Amino acid sequence: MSKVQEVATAVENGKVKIVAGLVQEALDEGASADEILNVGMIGAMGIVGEKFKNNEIFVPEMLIAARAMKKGIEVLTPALKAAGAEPIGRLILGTVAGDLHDIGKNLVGMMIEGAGFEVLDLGVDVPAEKFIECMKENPDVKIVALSALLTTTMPAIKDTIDAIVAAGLRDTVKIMIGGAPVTQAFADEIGADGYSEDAASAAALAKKLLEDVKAGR
Ligand code: B1M
Repeated sequence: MSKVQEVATAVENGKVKIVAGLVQEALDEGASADEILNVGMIGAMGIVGEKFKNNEIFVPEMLIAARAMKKGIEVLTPALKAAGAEPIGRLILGTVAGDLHDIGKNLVGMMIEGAGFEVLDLGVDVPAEKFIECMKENPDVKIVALSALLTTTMPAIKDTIDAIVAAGLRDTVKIMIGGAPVTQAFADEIGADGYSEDAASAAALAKKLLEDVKAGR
């Protein structure tokens, strides 16, 4: 079994204590951070999600797998950020109200930081008012990034955008959205400026949106 596969198995089985060591060994053996993340960890979480859906495992097991993945990400963070440049702008990020999922959001934040942004991460279960408060305190911020992992919390993305409109701040920022159940069609429907499927494309999208702002588009 390759080291990356060992990482995947350890994450899937929630082996919190050994994941960090295995990730380091995989890096030492020459595996790329991308491969360890995508094949090892995100792949494993996909299997965990399937098992949960099929009632083969339950929330505690899902939580332990998430903890294991977080341990692995801690080791990967420097390698993932290595592509970073000078800060090119600031961005507000958060998981919307009612949603506690943060692994994908944290990866998105990490990749966006790697693309040169300073990320103001508001965490999980963030009410619309908190996004607005942060926007008012940081008027130089030109992008707000909203994550949701549940079909039941997707409406909170729309509610957040509606609240930003109601606060008279919609024209001051570009809004990008993402998360497993989110689609381009949903983004179009609720008036977001952009959608991306994964953390790497989220970083590219943030850069594009910043260019749009600078070009007055
Ligand atoms: Co939850 N959960 N969960 N869960 N959980 C899912 C999402 C689920 C699909 C599992 C399943 O049934 N197959 C399902 C949602 C079903 C649905 O709505 N369609 C589900 C459910 C039902 C629930 C609960 C309701 C379970 C319960 O209590 N009965 C509950 C809800 C709690 C709440 O939020 N209020 C719940 C709880 C939890 C835990 C707390 C146990 C834990 C989260 C721990 C944590 O995040 N700290 C958890 C986990 C771990 C999962 C799964 C297994 C893994 C999620 C994950 O971290 N994936 C998940 C199944 C799955 O996704 N396969 C599941 C890895 C991560 C890297 O991917 O988050 O998709 P992801 O992020 C990606 C992209 O989506 C994208 O980029 C990321 C990196 O590439 N992306 C963006 C994300 N945000 C973006 C923002 C962007 C752009 C891209 O721009 C701004």
